[in-house]
Amino acid sequence: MQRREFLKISSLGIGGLALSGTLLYEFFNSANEDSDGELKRFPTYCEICFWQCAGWTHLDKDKKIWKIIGNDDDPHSNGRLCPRGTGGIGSYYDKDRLKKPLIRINDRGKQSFREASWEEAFDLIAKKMKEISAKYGPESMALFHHGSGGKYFTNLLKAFGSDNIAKPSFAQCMGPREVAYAATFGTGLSSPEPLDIRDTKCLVLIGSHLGENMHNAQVQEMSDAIDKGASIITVDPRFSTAASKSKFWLPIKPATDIALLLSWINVIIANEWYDKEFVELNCEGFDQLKQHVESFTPEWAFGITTIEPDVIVKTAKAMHDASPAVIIHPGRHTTWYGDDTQRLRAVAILNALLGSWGKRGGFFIPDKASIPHHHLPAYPKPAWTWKDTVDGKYNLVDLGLANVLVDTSIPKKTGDNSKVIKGWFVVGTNLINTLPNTTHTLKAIQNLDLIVAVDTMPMEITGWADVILPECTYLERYDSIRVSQNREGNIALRMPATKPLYDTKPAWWMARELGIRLGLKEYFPFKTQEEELDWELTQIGSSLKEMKQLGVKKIPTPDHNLYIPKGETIEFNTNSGKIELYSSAIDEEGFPAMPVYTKHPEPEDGFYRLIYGRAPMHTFSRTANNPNLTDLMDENTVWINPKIANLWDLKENQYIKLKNQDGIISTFSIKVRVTERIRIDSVYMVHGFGHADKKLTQAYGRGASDTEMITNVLIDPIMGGTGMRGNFVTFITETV
Ligand SMILES: Nc1nc2c(c(=O)[nH]1)N[C@H]1C(S)=C(S)[C@@H](COP(=O)(O)OP(=O)(O)OC[C@H]3O[C@@H](n4cnc5c(=O)[nH]c(N)nc54)[C@H](O)[C@@H]3O)O[C@H]1N2
Ligand SMILES: Nc1nc2c(c(=O)[nH]1)N[C@H]1C(S)=C(S)[C@@H](COP(=O)(O)OP(=O)(O)OC[C@H]3O[C@@H](n4cnc5c(=O)[nH]c(N)nc54)[C@H](O)[C@@H]3O)O[C@H]1N2
Ligand code: SF4
Ligand SMILES: [Mo]
Repeated sequence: MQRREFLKISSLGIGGLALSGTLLYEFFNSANEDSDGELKRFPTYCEICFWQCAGWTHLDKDKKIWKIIGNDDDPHSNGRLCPRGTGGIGSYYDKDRLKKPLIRINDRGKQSFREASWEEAFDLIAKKMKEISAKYGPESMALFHHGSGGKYFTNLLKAFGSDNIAKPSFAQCMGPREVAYAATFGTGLSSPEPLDIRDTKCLVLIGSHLGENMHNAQVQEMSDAIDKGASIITVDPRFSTAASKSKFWLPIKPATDIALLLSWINVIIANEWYDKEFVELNCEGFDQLKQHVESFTPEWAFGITTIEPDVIVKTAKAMHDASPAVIIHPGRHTTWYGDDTQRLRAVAILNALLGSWGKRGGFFIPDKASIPHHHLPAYPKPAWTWKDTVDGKYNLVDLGLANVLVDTSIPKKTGDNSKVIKGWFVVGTNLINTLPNTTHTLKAIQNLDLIVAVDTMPMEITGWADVILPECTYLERYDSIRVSQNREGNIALRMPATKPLYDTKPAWWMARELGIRLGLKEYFPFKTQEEELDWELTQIGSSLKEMKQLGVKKIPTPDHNLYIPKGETIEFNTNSGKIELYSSAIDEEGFPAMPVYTKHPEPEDGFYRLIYGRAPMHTFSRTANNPNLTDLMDENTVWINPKIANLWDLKENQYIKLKNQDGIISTFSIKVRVTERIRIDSVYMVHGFGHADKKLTQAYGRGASDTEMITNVLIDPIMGGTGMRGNFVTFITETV
């Protein structure tokens, strides 16, 4: 009786809502407004990492920020934030925040600043920019950015006349993957990656350490897939959280993944375990690939990877059995050993052979909403960009390379020095900790005429700035609409839940004020971010008012196909229009058209390969001082295998220093964690610790910095990314 009534009510309810869009809107209206028409909670999307989960900021009865929770309609979070997102309020309450604009008063890097007004800071920056432009050209200003504020400064730089713009999330992160997938499937994967993890039957994680890498929906979907019986295969020299949930853990010798991938391809082709129909219809170069991998047997790979031949065969079979509902995870931070584009090509090829592209449980075809932007005048064409400084290399890349911008900031001893960078904007990226080879980064900084840092915290990079512009946190500002791909097109709004603390301002305002001082006002037509958002939202039949109620709005493209119908051929955006197992684009650039394994140097006696990764409660260095998150984890540890610990007589929790192959000794000590979970040839630490800026009262001196140890940089010849895992460390137990 009860159940029947429930059914009656719910079907009536759905019918009623479906009848009237206005009714639905009124329903939400009343849901998020109190009787005085004030918002009960404020839509936002998280800035603690780049997954950008949408949520709601709640205030307490004193109108102070109280908590942030996920937005149920958001496909990035499904209503649940990760520990970092929940702890995001710590970034608002952090006592060490930047509070006023600061101007340097002493030598660069000496950390002496005086407070300034916004007017003075802007006037100084505009004056210096004009000087640089007059002397060297506008191209000599560069922008490094990560996070929401970058968009506004990108507009400023382009209007000024420079396209020397880069995000470290490309050449230090997913660049090799994007180039490899573009070469194979004609498209990069972007973010969030279109992986149908929730319906997969087999997920292969090569280094991707989901569970420690907390990219929200992926972690949730992996957990759902495990509940539904999916097999997880984890390839990692470390017994990661993901490995602990896996059917197979392959503790591979680091730097040998390409050999494993080639032998998987060998086994899958030799046993005819590939998707014949899919390959025939959609792939180019199968015969060449077959021949290419003929000698890469499991026995061959065993000698290189230390993974037993029968395990290689069994895991290949598991992929085949699940096919096409199988995902060889494309990874994200992929700049490892310098041959990264080729490694990711091998991953892409495996996915193609198993027919998982465009299939349920494999890769779905993403949908994306589109928001029209207000028409701006054309940007001036720069006389040169970083691409003109790399001797014709990296043609497959169309995004800036942060490391190349650094190189271009160091004048050459001889030869043409007409293309040199003299000024940096650094917006939301802590370059000192983010780029490998810190000495090189500092050398570039010393050669600059201007360095401006836009940040929320006094980080290593702000310590080197001439002018520091304090941004308010994401909880105190509007930003642009989040438009990202997913199963359904959707948009999300970020709005302030409260006024900015101190004398802090949003990035859009800073960029506009600078634009006005540089005579570029026409590129900043809106006086406020609200005005711009409302204009944009109105173009798509929504409004700022509506988005304040909803936070997230689904805007699915009619008739969007999430999967490629079986037996259908589609056109890929490659030279041949097919999935290229043999890459003609890479071939044209003079590199092997199919991946090859090359041996990498190994640690000398007494040294161990330094590998690094993430901890669930921190994001790089951006959370290291967050009081809520340091409560959960306040230092990193160095993972050392018991056999090695014995050899060195190292005890659990003992503090040691690390020394790398180039004799660099870590500034701070790090606690030893003795664990079987790491191979004997490697040590592991979480990135983002060992802060050297005393203004970070929680983070200063806690743990050690992996970046400090990364002085050997392995440049990917295809796309210019910085491989960072070719560094070896030894232990210093006495106090130095
Ligand atoms: N050694 C080593 N290097 C690495 C990595 C590694 O694992 N090890 N990982 C690489 C990867 S995958 C990536 S994506 C990059 C990431 O590198 P970054 O993007 O540089 O990451 P963070 O170190 O968190 O630096 C972010 C900076 O933004 C500031 N910030 C935080 N919130 C805001 C805000 O709202 N506004 C503004 N203006 N600033 C804000 C923080 O205070 C901090 O200074 O690093 C790469 N470099
Ligand atoms: N909690 C949290 N989550 C995050 C972030 C964060 O800062 N904090 N950052 C986000 C960002 S920007 C990125 S790019 C991703 C990065 O996260 P992922 O892309 O998942 O991971 P990677 O940094 O590539 O790889 C780290 C793992 O690789 C293993 N590894 C090291 N060397 C080798 C090797 O030679 N072969 C193999 N097979 N494995 C190896 C390490 O043991 C470790 O488990 O995480 C994202 N998620
Ligand atoms: S995964 Fe966590 S830190 Fe990243 S955006 Fe989502 S809630 Fe924020
Ligand atoms: Mo990243």
